[in-house]
Amino acid sequence: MSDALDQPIGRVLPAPENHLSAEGLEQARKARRSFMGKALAMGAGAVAATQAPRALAAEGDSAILELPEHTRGLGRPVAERAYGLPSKWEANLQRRESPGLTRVPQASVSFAPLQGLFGIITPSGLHFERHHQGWWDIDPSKHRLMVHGLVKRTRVFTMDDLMRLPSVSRIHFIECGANSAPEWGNVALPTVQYTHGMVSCSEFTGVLLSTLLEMCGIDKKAAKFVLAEGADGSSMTRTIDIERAMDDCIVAWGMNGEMLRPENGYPLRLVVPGVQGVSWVKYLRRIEVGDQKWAAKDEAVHYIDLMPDGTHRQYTGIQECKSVITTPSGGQTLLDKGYYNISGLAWSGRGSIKRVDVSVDGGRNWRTARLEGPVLPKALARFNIDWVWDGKPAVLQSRAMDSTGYVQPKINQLRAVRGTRSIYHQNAIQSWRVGENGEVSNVQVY
Ligand SMILES: Nc1nc2c(c(=O)[nH]1)N[C@H]1C(S)=C(S)[C@@H](COP(=O)(O)O)O[C@H]1N2
Ligand SMILES: [Mo]
Repeated sequence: MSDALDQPIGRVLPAPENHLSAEGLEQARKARRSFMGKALAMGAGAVAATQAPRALAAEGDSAILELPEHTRGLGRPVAERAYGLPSKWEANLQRRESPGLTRVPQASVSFAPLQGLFGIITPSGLHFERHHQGWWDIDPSKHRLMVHGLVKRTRVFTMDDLMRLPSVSRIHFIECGANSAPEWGNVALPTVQYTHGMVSCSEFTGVLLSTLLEMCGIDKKAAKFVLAEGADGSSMTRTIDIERAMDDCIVAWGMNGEMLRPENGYPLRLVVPGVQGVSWVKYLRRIEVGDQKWAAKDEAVHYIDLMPDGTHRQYTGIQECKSVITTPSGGQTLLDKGYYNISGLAWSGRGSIKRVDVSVDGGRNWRTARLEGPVLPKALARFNIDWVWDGKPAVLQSRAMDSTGYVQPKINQLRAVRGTRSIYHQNAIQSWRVGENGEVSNVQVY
């Protein structure tokens, strides 16, 4: 057990996006105001909040002596909910749209509430969403997948056909290439939900793309690329190298133990581990094998990186090593001095996470965080580290290193290579400033 735990345990007032209900949040705000009032009066000591709600209850709280209703009455019947739902107290844990980000809600994004999640798996209902033309709930009995091009046998599969094939189940992250994009220029977004919430991690189940390509008799000499096409109005089509297609790509129907959610491509999507989200084509209907890149609209004109010398980089698919502290994070407030568990997520499109270092002084000193298992290739990894806040301003950062030895860059290191006119692949170290008043905000530190 760490010495740090001898310190009083600090309490975090969540950002509005966190898991407190609106009512709980208002109580916490009151508690905070009363704490601040007393702290000012008493010279910023560690003052027990008087109206602390739920998890924020002060030590020695006499509530434990009361026997509430639920210790005496009959609870609710089994299977009252044939499909389980979160507690009503968790109603604030939601995917959220960034106001004004796009003109129509069909071509938009909803961000995952990373600040309120534990471990590495994103609950399916909170998985971020990115649609170019809205989502559909497609009848699986009518859905078909065609595999054609440089193959001996063109085949059309039904869902039934596919689900009878040998399947794999693997945990992988998916990150939109545009995650953290608004931060290229300057500090833009208040909370980790908006700065990093276009990453999620699930267990995907399906048939390896290589199995399908082998079944169709892929022309191994001539085949250089495959094209994946979706069945929605966005005509999402993406080129994938044959090496990758034959390696770990999955034609998936399962997500976290059940069928994919409609928002995430039900009944079939492509899983391209380590590669930006746009290549994970949803509502997958066609795989074409070819010998050159297709230069489709979503790879020739969109999803390109404008470099400082004015040229465009194309086909930059891999999501480089990245990490972020999810708590304490922007919008939250530390209510008092003492012990905190700094917790966050790290991932790399090139392999597994080897190490995460954490700084609480803006990058002058670093300590190595604990990686919680499992640490899997091309999956989110959870890290934790003890911290005793002394009540002084602090800047919290995490820096990840992956199995190739690549180290996550600082924002100015990334800008030196990439400039500031890019959208995609912003994987810089994120800084959260803790003010003397305990408020946590997004800052950039060079
Ligand atoms: N058919 C189809 N596939 C698609 C998209 C789309 O709009 N249509 N959006 C892509 C983009 S840009 C991303 S980031 C991921 C998002 O997947 P999710 O909505 O399951 O999070 O899906 C990709 N696949
Ligand atoms: Mo995306």
